[in-house]
Amino acid sequence: MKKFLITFFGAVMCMSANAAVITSDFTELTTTGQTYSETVSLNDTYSSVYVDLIIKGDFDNVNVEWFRLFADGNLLAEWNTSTAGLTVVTNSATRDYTLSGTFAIAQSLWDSIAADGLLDVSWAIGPFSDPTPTQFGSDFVDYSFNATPSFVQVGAPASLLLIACALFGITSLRRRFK
Ligand SMILES: [Ca+2]
Ligand SMILES: [Ca+2]
Repeated sequence: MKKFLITFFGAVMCMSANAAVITSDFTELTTTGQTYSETVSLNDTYSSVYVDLIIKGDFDNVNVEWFRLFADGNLLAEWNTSTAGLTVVTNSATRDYTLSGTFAIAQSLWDSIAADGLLDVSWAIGPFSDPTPTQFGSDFVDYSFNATPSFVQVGAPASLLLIACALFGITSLRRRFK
């Protein structure tokens, strides 16, 4: 029984090393000024929520070529090629870029968004963000809202947990075949 309990809790801990995906979407850009929205039911409480975002398209003119992401109408990110902290790849100067990055949502903001059990995600691109799929490949917006399980220690790298899980697995197997 004791051995079973150790195995059970070890397995639960290893499963929780993976962050939970709250919602994700991939949408191709086909027109200037394109918009998108979805409403997600939140079936769980989340903490340490963060967004992974990749966008590809015409985002180099700050005034008219941009990308904006909202949650419940709150502006989470406004990106163009001048935004600090992003990885920017130039596919074709002045026309086509791939921008990617990750950012956190403050817990207080998340709590206010999640209070009604619904997450409204929306985005928009600028009026002159021209999709140019035939010249430089399809343009798109690809996002995911993720959360770290609340009982994983803050600052503990996921890799350490994975190593612990691997050691746990090896130990369990050795015990089994002794
Ligand atoms: Ca441009
Ligand atoms: Ca809400």
